[in-house]
Amino acid sequence: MTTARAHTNIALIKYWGKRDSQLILPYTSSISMTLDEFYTDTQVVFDAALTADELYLDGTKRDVTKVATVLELVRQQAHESRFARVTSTNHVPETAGLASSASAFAALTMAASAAAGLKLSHTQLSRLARRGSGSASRSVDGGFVIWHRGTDDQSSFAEPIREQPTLPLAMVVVMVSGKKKSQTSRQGMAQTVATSPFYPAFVEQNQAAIEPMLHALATDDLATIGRLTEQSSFQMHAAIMAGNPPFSYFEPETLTAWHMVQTLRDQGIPAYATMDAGPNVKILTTQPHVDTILKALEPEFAGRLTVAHPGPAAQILSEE
Ligand code: 2P0
Repeated sequence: MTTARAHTNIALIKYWGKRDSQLILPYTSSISMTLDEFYTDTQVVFDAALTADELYLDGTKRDVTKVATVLELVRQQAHESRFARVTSTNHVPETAGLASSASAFAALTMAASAAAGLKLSHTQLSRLARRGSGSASRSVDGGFVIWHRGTDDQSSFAEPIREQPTLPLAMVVVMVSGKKKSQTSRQGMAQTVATSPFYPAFVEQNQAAIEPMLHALATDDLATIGRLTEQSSFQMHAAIMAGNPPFSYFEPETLTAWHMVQTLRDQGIPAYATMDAGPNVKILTTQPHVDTILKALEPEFAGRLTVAHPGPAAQILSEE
């Protein structure tokens, strides 16, 4: 029985679209910040008494299909024939409204591989986590992480970027809505790839932003980090909206928050917005400006604000 913890991450340069949906190989590389505040703890035990894999999430039995994909890969590598019981707890405050598939699959991969007796490197863990959910490949590591798009299973993995920023970066998470999203990331990105005439432009621009973002992070160039972060997010959402049928994850309050970010920036506060496959807005800034940003957003979003900072790599909590 092994328990592992992995933290969620937010992409500064987004992943959106698979060129191989079975191996989960992305069209572009992506860069993310692992978050300290939000994580998943997952316990895995392989048990000869089980007749199928089982998943309990936050105390409730859930559909095991996606989890079983990763468990099956672990079984093959470890020559393990027993099924597994997976017990998982999400530690994501309700006020954040963040998705948890990244932390969930990173924690599952780490716990399952250790429970099966495998001793995997972080690169191997990242490749395995990727097979559960693309963004999970980035949650194996802490701090600022790059997922290399690669060309095959072997070369598509995430690792910490070589030169980490020393800026005290922070992310203010604005929960616009806690409702379940109307279209999962998996469906949404498949539709964008298949139908959006803007998708090739997104791929070209997003991939071209990787090197400048690495340079901006290495040199603590906050203005460039912020500009590239916003561009990647808005270009992704533009490509999504241009699909057929037209579709958006935004809600009216998404734009309200985004306008507040623009106003703050006009006042000289470094604040940059990024949105994922949902309406919530994450504001990238540095620690000294967090209070000003919280104060500006309070009137509209009281009780729906959370602050996160760069977080640690996935880790084993206990082994029995
Ligand atoms: C990201 N997102 O880079 C992007 C930006 C959402 C928007 O990765 O199909 O749950 O399991 O590989 O990883 C969310 O997509 O999708 C995501 P699958 P995943 O963070």
